[in-house]
Amino acid sequence: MAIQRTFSIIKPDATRRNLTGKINAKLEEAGLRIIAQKRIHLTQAQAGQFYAVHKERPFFGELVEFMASEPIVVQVLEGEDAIAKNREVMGATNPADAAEGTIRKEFALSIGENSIHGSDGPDTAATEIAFFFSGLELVG
Ligand code: RTP
Ligand code: MG
Repeated sequence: MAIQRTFSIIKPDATRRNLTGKINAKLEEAGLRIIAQKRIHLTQAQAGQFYAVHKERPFFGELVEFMASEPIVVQVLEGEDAIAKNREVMGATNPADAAEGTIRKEFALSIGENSIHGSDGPDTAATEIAFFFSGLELVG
């Protein structure tokens, strides 16, 4: 498998509880390298734009409000098979279904407040990285 890049967000429920370092340790232990990272606070408009793919879903309003409620940490992760590797260490969307040892199993509060986002494929990874970072900010 080739070296890939993927996009990740440490969500407000996790930054609020000061879990950035613990989540980063899990990502690094999984073989992912954090090649860009910044802490930002999204507006509701920006959160809505980022999650536009979900705008018809019943949880969209709640999701946008949550993602703009407090600061988040946005990241670019690099590694072999990084997209799948990241999804694996994140765990299932609902922490009740997440496997032992995954980030969501250990830290998520609920299906909505689930501590981490990760791109779900190469196209979304590229779009999501470009939404938050310039090429100069990616230091591989
Ligand atoms: P993400 O996009 O954040 O990495 O999460 P995911 O792929 O595992 O889940 P997805 O289906 O893309 O949903 C995006 C985010 O919306 C929130 N959600 N809430 N209340 C609900 O039923 C519900 N379902 C999804 C979660 O924060 C989920 O991560
Ligand atoms: Mg998703």
